[in-house]
Amino acid sequence: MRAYPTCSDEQRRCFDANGYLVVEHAVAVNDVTQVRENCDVIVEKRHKLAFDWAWEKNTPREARKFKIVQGSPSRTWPGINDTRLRRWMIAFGSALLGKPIEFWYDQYLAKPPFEGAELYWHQDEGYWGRNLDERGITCWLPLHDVDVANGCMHFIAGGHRDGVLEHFQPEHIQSDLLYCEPDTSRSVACPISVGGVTFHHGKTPHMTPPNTTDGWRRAVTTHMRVVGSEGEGDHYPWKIYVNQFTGERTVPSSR
Ligand SMILES: O=C(O)CCC(=O)C(=O)O
Repeated sequence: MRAYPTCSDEQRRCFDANGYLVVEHAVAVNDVTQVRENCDVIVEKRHKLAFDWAWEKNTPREARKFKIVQGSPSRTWPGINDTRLRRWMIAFGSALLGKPIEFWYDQYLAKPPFEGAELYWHQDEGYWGRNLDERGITCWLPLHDVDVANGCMHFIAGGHRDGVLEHFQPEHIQSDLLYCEPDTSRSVACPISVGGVTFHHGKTPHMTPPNTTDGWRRAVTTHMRVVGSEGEGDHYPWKIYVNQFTGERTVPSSR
């Protein structure tokens, strides 16, 4: 069985300086295939198993277009919690952050052919609130090769040192999607081949462009937090919750 890589000093330095890291050939292709085979049902049964993260205003719930399918791998396939992949992400992420971390939650994020929407620039801490200040790290695993055309990750190099930027709600969107406006002159596109992953710090601005290709763009993102952290909370003023069954928008009490 192929071993997962350990984190080198150079990778730690790189993450510390840039707020993100690309790890090529980290995951055996068989392990990616296993995730894909167990999670693709989220796309197939998206009306039942997923939310539409790009749900547009004035669109009834039944007519959501699912331009960003958002589901839960660990709810759909609890076996993911016991994989080597999960254990490796926690170990590698702990080494990058320099603190012990634990699994928090995961998301399956898929964009349909030709009309997959852009996931705007954002910082994860902008969604999570101040409870997660300097306490979160994310590992993003695409389930096939990704590039700019189908929606690979883009990061703002060093953006984790710029504090939490103001976030806004896109006017045409009904879901809880947010965006910020970082200094895009420092944007770095990160195309990777299957088996590669990216890690990013909770304050690093990142985005993925629309999927312009004829295939689905599929990825699993794993959010991890320093052991002993609270859940999301002490929210910023832009935070909202959206109930995807009723469309109701609510403001968190801790905002
Ligand atoms: O999958 C995507 O398109 C973006 C994922 C993301 O923003 C994240 O993993 O934090």
